[in-house]
Formats: sequence, C-alpha cells, structure tokens
Amino acid sequence: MKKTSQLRALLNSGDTEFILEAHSGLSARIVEEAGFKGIWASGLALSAQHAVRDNNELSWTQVVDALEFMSDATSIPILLDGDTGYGDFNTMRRVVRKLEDRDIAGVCIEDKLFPKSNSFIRGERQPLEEISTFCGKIKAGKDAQSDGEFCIVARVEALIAGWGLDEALRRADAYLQAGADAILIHSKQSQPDEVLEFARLWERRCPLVIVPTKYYSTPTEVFRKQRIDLVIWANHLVRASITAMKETAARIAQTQSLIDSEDAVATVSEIFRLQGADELLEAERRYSGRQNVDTSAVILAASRGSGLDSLTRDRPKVMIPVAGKTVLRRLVDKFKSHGINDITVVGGYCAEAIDAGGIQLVVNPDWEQGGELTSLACAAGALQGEVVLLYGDLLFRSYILANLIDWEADLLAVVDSVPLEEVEGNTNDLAYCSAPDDRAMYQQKVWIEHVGKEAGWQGKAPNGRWIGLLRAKGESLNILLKTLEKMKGEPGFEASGLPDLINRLIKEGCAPQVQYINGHWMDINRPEDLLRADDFAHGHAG
Ligand code: SPV
Ligand code: MG
Repeated sequence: MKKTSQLRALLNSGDTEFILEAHSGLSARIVEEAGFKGIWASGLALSAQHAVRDNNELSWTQVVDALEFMSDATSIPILLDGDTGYGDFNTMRRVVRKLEDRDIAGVCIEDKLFPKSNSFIRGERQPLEEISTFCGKIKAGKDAQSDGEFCIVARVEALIAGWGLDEALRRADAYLQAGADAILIHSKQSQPDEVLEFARLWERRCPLVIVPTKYYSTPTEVFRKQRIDLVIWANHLVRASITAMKETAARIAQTQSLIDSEDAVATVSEIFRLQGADELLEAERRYSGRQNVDTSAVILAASRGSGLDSLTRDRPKVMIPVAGKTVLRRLVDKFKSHGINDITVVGGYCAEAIDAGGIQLVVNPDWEQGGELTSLACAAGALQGEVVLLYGDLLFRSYILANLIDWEADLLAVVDSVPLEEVEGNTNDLAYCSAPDDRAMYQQKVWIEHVGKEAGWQGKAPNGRWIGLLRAKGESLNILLKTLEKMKGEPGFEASGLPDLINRLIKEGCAPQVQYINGHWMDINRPEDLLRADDFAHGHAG
C-alpha cells in the first residue's frame, strides 16, 4: 500500500492507533523496526537534532531534506509536523508538492503565526492565526496535493492559547469544512480532561489526533475508551538519545577509556545492520564487476609445529617471525595486496598469541587431538563464494596467488614439479597427476589423481608436491562442503588432513585442476627452514 493510503487507513481504522517520533533516517528505521505503523516527524525533535530552536530556525527546505532520509529509510508513512505551514497559503502549496515528491504521507499544520515557537514555551501568550487565513492554507494545501490520499491534519491550539473549548470546537469545525482530513487537538495540561471533553463534544466528526506529552500518565485505555483515532508519542526518541549520549559521554570523559561503555552501547555491527550494509554487499556481488569481491582466504594455523620446539614455546607456527615479519602478517599482506580482505585464520595451539589484526580468528577447540579437517570444519562458515585455502606455514611468491585467482577452474591446486631429488625439506604431500608438467604449455589442463606420502601410487611416480594451497569456488566449493560434512560423521575424521579431503573429492568426481609451479615457495617445518625462509623473504632463494 502506498504510504499516503497507509496513513489514511491508520487515521480511519476505527481503533486507537499510535505513531512515534523520529528525527533522522536512523531513528525512523528504529521506529519501523519496533513495529509502529507510522512516524511523527516532530518539529521539536528535528530542530533539537540540529541544536536549533523549535522556532522555524530550521528552514522548511532543511526539514524536507531531513525527511528525505527518513522516508528513504522506511516503508511506513511519515506525518510531518509542518508547524504553521512555514508561511502563507502559497508556501503551503509548495511545501505539499515537495512533501509528495519525498513520499511523505501527510502534514500537520497548526493555527499559530509564522515564525512559531513550541507550544510548551509560553503557549498561552502565542497569538492564533485568523480562522479564515488558516482555512485558506488548508484549502491551498488540499488543492496542491496530486495524490488524493495525502492527508492534511489541522492542529487546534486554542486550548493551549487559553481561548477555551468553544473556540477550539469552532476552529476545528471550520478546518474540517476547509478540507482537513483530521483534527489534532493539543493541550499542555497534565491531565487529559480538556482533550477528553473536546473529543466527547466533537462526536467523531472526523479522525481525532492527540499528543499526550504533558498528560503522559494517562492510561492508554482512557484514550481508547474515548475513541481517539491517533495518539502521537511526540518526542521520546530524541529524549532517549539525549539521555544515552550524555551518560556515555560522561562515562568516557571520566574513565578515559572505552571499557566500561562497550556493553552499554550498540555494537558497530548493529550500526552496519541498521544501515543495510548486507544489501550493499549483495549488490556489489551483482553489479561491481570486480573479480575478487567474493574471494576470501582460510588459513589453517592450529598446530604448534612440533619440529620447532623453542621457537613455538609460546606461539603457534604462524607467529614465527621471518625477516622481521611474522609468517601470518606476510600472508595477510599478500592477500590484501591481491584484493582478498576477508581472511579467516583457524587457530588452536596458543591461539591467544595470534595477531588478529585484519583477520577473523576462529579457534579449533579440538586442535590437540584433531587434524586439519577438524580445523577446516571450524571455518565452514567462511567457505563461501571463492576461497583460497592454505596452510599457515607457507611462504610463496605473489604470482602464484595471482594465477590461482585468475585461472578459470572451480577447484585448483598448486603443485610444484621440481624433481624430488632436488628438494630440500618437506616431501609429504606428493601429487600424482593426469600428466607431468609440460613447461612449454600455458594453463595446461591437468588434474590431480591422488595425494599421498607414499613414493609410488598405482605404479606411478609422483609428478610433484602439492604445496598446501587450494582454491575452490562454485559447484566445487559446494561439493567440498558436502564432502567435509560427510567425512565429519565417519571414523578417522579426527586424524584426517587436507590430502584426505582432496583424495575424497577425487573419488566424488571433483578432482582439482593442477596449477604447476617450479619452486618459488617454501614451508616451515624445521629450525633450519628458518634460515632459508629469511633468504626466501629477502628474495635470495627459491
Ligand atoms: C512536536 O513534536 O514538535 C510538536 C508536538 O509539535 S509538541 O512539541 O507537543 O507541541
Ligand atoms: Mg512541533
């Protein structure tokens, strides 16, 4: 339903309905999320939000600009507190057209003189507008609206100005004749008596609206009984924000720290949620055309690295420095420089020593008994879109990552084809492939057939070593996730590693394509690897 029709339905529902004040896009969204069917764009709150007085110090175009944010942020109708209409009948016409442009459902105008002041500041001394002049404004507004459902609410200030009930009724009647869609009867008394009496005498000639700011202690049942159509809770969000901001500001000023305030305020992710950050991420996926938007990295770093005793006494392998920078920082920098900013590290041993800057740290509680796949399962939530999966003790040249991201294949594994007899260090993950490395061929189509420690498999010699770097996306990533889930329920899962997962994927018909390399990487398993790593980092080796 369009917003104008929603407001009209609210005024004419036959029940007592409620709308709450908002003064910004954010507060408007909060009103809608709280379940309200409409928003009161309060003049007092809007001006207070800008630290100016409720005396038309905010120009009406500034009001309209603020309303645009509120309207864009919500799908429920906004009734603007339009003060006196900001001028004469002519201004009123222009205001109505501009409000319709911003999808505002209605405006309430009060029968005071421009520039007005708030009714609760010496309200009794404020002069009222001539009835005929005010009726002209209502008529001009009604004639200016292009949507027949747009509502003009006429606010009667006669009670506040001290003119009495008869004058209030006389004015309300004239305003109704002039075309008003509803009457707002305002009062500054602490009891609702005069408002209820007005309502009784008004006899439901048109929808009646009230603002019980001053007679706030009246039970809502009383309004229902008098069949008030719309109750405006006119200023509680701006007041709530003042209290919350003052308390938080004082606490931070006093403690010179954030520690005592963190739990008392909304989280930063709550801000993102209210801003609709998720929608933008989704839109980025659809529209940005950038390749790496979805690419994330998952680094397995739960193990201590048993061959590195004293170096890993109080930190996991990833936190070992190489040429002045930890292995993890090197990996993170490399990923970031390739546009991969969503990096998850699965820690375990001494996870608290992992520098969590710029990464999501997930801890595998079973790291001691569990193998690599128990760690991978902990990061299952991060296995979305396109994922680079690797061991946390890897150093490699940047082009390897660049190619890994660039290649088309859904599932891609990096295999080093340097002959084993020339290899220093780890020869664990031997790769048996559908064809040997033909270095004369670019993007040669080869698949892994098996990964294992054994020096021969089905009578074949290995074609190289899988370096512990894998990239998965699309259907292959789905199959990987399903396979991981299946393996979780099987005996032996606890002890399984990434090569077991690869072998299982091959059995499922999802063999990784091979990206052959020739050196240019290393992993860190023994103390002597560290000297090589320093050289590697300085570009002297590999
Ligand atoms: C407002 O919210 O700005 C109003 C209602 O006009 S009151 O402040 O009660 O007059
Ligand atoms: Mg006001």
